[in-house]
Formats: sequence, C-alpha cells, structure tokens
Amino acid sequence: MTDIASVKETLRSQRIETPSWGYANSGTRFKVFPQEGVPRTPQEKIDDAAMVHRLTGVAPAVALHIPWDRVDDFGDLAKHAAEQGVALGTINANVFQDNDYRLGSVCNPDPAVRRKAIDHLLECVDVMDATGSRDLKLWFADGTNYPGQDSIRARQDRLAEALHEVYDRISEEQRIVLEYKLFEPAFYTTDVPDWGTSYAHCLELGPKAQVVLDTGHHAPGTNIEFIVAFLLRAGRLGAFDFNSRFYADDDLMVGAADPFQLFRILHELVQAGALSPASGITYMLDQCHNIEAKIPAVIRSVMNVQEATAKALLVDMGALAAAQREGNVLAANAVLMDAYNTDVRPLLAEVRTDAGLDPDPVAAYHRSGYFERIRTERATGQQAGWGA
Ligand code: RM4
Ligand code: MN
Repeated sequence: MTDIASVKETLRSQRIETPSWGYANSGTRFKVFPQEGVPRTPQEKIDDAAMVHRLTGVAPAVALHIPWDRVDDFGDLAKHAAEQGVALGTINANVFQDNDYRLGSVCNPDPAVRRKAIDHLLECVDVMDATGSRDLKLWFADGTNYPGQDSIRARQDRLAEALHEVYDRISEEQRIVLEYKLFEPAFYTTDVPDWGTSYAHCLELGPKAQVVLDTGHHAPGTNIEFIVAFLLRAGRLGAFDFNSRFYADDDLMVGAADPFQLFRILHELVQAGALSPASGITYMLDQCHNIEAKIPAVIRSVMNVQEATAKALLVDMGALAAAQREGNVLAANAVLMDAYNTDVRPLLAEVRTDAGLDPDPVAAYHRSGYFERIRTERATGQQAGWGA
C-alpha cells in the first residue's frame, strides 16, 4: 500500500531548476522566431523564472548560461533573484560560440585556444563564488567532422588536462557536472559522447565531479533508465537536463515525446530515494521553446515532471518486490503499469491547493495578467536570445 500523505509530502518538497535560456528567444539553425514579451536582460529572465516558481511552488532556482547571462555584478543579480523569491542555480559554461572554437575549445589543437577556453571555465567559477552556485555545468561542443582531422586520443588528454585545472580551482562545496552528448555539432567524433566517457573522467577527477544526464543526448532506443540506475549506484549522478526528443537533441518540453520513459526514469530515482535535495542531484530543465509560448511551456514542463514523479511514487513497492522475488514477470510489470496508468492530476491539484497555490498553474498564469504586462513593458529594446 502506498502512503498518500508521504507521496504528497515528497511532491511538495520536489525541486526543479529552470533554465534562463528557456525564457529567451531560441530557434533552429534555420530561424529564430522572436516572441512578444521576451526578456531583454538576465534580470528579466529571472523575473519569468520567479513567476514560474510562484505558480508551481517547486521551481525555486534558475540556471544561468555564461556569457548569455553575463552582468557586471553577479552579487547584485543574486540579490535580485532572492528579492523575486528564487535562487541562482547551476552555472553553465559556454565555450561553443566564439570563432576561435571552430576546431574545439578545451580539446582544440591550438594551446592558445585551449587556454582561452579554460580561462572562461575559471571565470565561471568566479561567477559561482559570487552567486553562491554549487554546480558548474560543462558541456563541450568539441569533436571532429572527418576521420584523420585530429587525434582522438590526444583530444582526450587535452580534455583531462583542462578538467583537472578547473577541478583544482573549485571549492570543497562546489562541483563540476560533466555533460555528454552523442553528436552535434561534431559529426564524426565527439569528445564527450556518452555517459561512460563522462563517468571515466569524473572518476579520474574525484568526488566533486559528477555526470550530467541530458535526456535528449542519446542514440535512439537507448535505455536511459539503465544509465540512471547505474550512475545512482555508483554515486556519480550529479544532475539532469530534462527535455524530450523525437529524433536528436530536440530540446522539446520534457514528458512531451515519451512520458512513459520519463516515468521509468523517475521510478529509478524514487527507488533509490534520490528525489530529496540530500541526494545532491540537481533536477534541471534544458529546453528551448522555439514556437510555443515560453513561460506556459516551462510551467507545463514542470508539471510533466511532477506527474511522472507522482506516478513513480504511486508504485506499490511491496507488491513489486514480492513479484520480483517470485519471478512473476507479468505481476511485476502490472504493478508498474498500474501506477503509470493512474491519473495523478487530481492528486497534484490537491498538493497545490494544500500549498496555497492554484490547482491549475497554466490557467492561473493566463489569468494573472503577467503576459499582458511584460508584452507592454518589454516592447522596446533588444530581446535576449541565444544568437543562433
Ligand atoms: C547543449 C547542452 C547544454 C546546453 C546547450 C545550450 O546541447 O544540452 O546543456 O547548455 O546545448
Ligand atoms: Mn543540456
């Protein structure tokens, strides 16, 4: 039997970090479609994130991307965030948009470019010191397009060297979270293509280095929950970048393409007791809302994670363990499917009402007048965007 009171308590205390870039303009390499009301400054992105938190109650932190969110005084930015009721979360380094990075950043064959890239990573640690952020998220666009273009092995050496330098710079309370991605922008080799590569580098670095799992960064058909289970067991799962994909790194709303996969991932997390902040796992969204309205899309994404979590919490663990012990394949599968097929929306509505929130955060957003306000206030000036 599942204890509904404790399910509700877990849902109430869940934490989902939203990405500053999810509120800004973004697009594919073909077109960025600007939208009305889009933030012009990091402060305005934080304001939008704070709105999402006010409506959902479970999104108290916003991840920053540097240099997209560079400001003169990060202490001030942290203060602004606190005044809005949110905290600054993970700092994402960006070493993929300068002309110098054509052949890579920390793996570039040119030592001067590597130095520049590492200096940027170190600058991001300075930012973390000012914002109080714990995690430095590293994703490298590094790789090659053609066989023979560069030495695969030498690039691993350069990567390890750069990681060591950054690792030595972070404090005891800070962490490196190293993200992997199968391909793109590089098409032949990618220097951190999979969880095994990230894990191996993290092991070499030490306990302050953890793997980031972006749900959109695998080959089609990859069993992501297996990776989750493995890394949890190894104590090396540092963070999630949640989103969903149909084909490649689509960055669509989490839970949109495959809600069952999201449930299976959450089931592994629930089983491992990994939802609590004490687990050290950061649950982040990494999405781009290219054609849909951004703030409601972030709210929807947060709700999708909540729904998958609620279903995972409803799995009758006792019945599951018994069926597994007996080798009763069909009964074990039925226990999971019963939970997955439960409509948890009424339960989540109750959790929100109990917390003094509107049971329907999307409707509450549309009623709030927030969009009408930002559409007017932000009608002039340069909208923030990722410059694709
Ligand atoms: C990458 C990766 C990173 C994100 C950038 C924008 O594919 O997912 O986490 O910061 O995109
Ligand atoms: Mn990501």
